Amino acid sequence: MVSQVTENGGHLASNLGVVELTIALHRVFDSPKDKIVWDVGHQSYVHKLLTGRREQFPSLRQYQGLSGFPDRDESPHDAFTTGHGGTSISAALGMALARDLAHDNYHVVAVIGDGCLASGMSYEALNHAGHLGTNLIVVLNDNGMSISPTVGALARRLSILRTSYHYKQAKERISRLLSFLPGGRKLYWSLERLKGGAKAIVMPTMMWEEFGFTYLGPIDGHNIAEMELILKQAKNLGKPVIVHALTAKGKGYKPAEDDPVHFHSLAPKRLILNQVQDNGQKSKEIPSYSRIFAQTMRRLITDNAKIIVVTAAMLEGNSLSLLAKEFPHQIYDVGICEEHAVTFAAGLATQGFIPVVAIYSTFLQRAFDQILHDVCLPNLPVVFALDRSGIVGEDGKTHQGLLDLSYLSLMPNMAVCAPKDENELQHLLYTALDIKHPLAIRYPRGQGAGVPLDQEFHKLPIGKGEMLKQGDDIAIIAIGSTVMPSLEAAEHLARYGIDTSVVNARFAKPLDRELILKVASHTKKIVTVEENVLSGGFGAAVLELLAESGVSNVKVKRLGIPDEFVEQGRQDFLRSLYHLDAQGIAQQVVAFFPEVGASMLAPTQHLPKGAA
Ligand SMILES: Cc1ncc(C[n+]2csc(CCOP(=O)(O)OP(=O)(O)O)c2C)c(N)n1
Repeated sequence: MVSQVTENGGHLASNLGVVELTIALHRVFDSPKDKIVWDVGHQSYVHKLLTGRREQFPSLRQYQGLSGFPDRDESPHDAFTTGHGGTSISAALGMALARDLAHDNYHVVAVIGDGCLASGMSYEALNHAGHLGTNLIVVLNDNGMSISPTVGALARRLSILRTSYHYKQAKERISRLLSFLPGGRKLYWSLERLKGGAKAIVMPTMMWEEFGFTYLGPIDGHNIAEMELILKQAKNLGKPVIVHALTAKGKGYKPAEDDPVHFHSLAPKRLILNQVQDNGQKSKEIPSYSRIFAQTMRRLITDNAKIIVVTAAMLEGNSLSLLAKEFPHQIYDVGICEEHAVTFAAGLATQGFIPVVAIYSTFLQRAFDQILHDVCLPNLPVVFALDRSGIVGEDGKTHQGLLDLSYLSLMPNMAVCAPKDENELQHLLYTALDIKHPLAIRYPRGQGAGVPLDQEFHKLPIGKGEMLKQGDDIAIIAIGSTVMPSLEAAEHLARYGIDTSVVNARFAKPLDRELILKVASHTKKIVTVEENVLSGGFGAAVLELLAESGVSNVKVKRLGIPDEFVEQGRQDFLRSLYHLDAQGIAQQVVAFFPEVGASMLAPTQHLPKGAA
């Protein structure tokens, strides 16, 4: 696992932490008859290795290889397809009820980390499970960490329990040790009096009992024999039971034990090596969009105490960790609770604060109704910063950020934009702070375009795009991450005598009607490009605009993601697969408008080598 994950990237520390726990689970339960439901599923690598996928393990997270998450299409041992947190107890309860209704007799086990236990759905499921009272086992894999230390009152309670458990263990060890020494018993009792405070710690098991669960534990999750015993006990209870296992993230691999936050999720080695030149020197690093987001927020927050940044357990991913230490009253990590994060921000906005909700595109899907009902309906000025929009790469279909232009644009009062590069990102963030309605800014995973950053921020007009290059034959209207490749595509096309306009639309909503209609009437041939599903996306909005404006003599080709889930794979590879890189865009222009370049380049195979 260590050699493979450090090569391909993926979740290392979480998997190292559950090696023994997974072995014990598979010894006690008979998968796939018994169902093991992993929460998020980022910790299911050991489970994959133990259920017939060892030979395929080197293909982990590669295109058409093993998924980094459980997938029902991959193996009957993967009881539930996941990637987002907080689903395991609900799904497991559904399976348990299905079993009861079918008078079947298998076991269902949900395995959930303390981070995901804090998500709202987990409580909804616990509440229902206690009500149904059926045979359901929840294994709480408590390592005190989400990606960073788990936040919240529950986490505090669990940490008391951990401390008391470790205290009890240490006390027993000391007692055993001292009993061998002359005068040892006396020494032990004086130590005991000294620690009187710590001794009084109460086991907070009541909460589970209130929910109708039997609580078993805490137990050392790295002790296979003990884990097996307690799981067998849980198996025989025939009612909702929680097994509280204490584990350490990164267990057994010193670098990960020492820095579990870094080793939570590793980038593929190739991306790390890319940053090093042939001479071994570190190449001049182009900052990521996440870094520019954090850097910009730092400047904005410093000048304005009303700005509050809210993130849902993704301080690291959003590059906000350092900032959170510097501005503890302006940066809030609410845990894996996207729904709460959004409505919490709405509350702040009602009181004149300027909330910036920084949540990955894929996870913000969770909060659809909160954005609609709690932010857009009352028209509150909440800013949404959507990192990892578009194709995310190896994390695969559960994590692609390919729906946000659609699901945000359909909400009344919401404005939706995407910067063409990191410089525009900082200006859009600056612009957003003065807007009196909800506004979403989506930006991609990974490095920016490498453009210089303006020192002074300036405001960009809402609903306005820009003409980057004027041409007579055809117009490419692109948004966000596809603008730069579109410019490059125009250069390819120019070599074949095709004169292309390139428009940076910048806003998916409101659209720059004036600019789009002007461009359409000039070339009569338009290609729209977006890293989003075509359905309800940017190109669809352009088509609607043309139709509503009575423009019928313009031919439009939309490039984007068809109606399907996009698999895992390298980000650049997937972009080329969906014709969203420069070569692909140029190729599609020629394929769709053969008349444009007919004299120079009829069939697509005449494109430069590597264009396909
Ligand atoms: C809804 C949602 N939000 C955020 C994430 C990103 N994420 C993946 S794993 C993780 C931490 C999970 O912590 P925990 O459940 O304690 O498991 P551990 O990694 O500590 O074993 C987070 C925040 C996610 N997968 N789903």
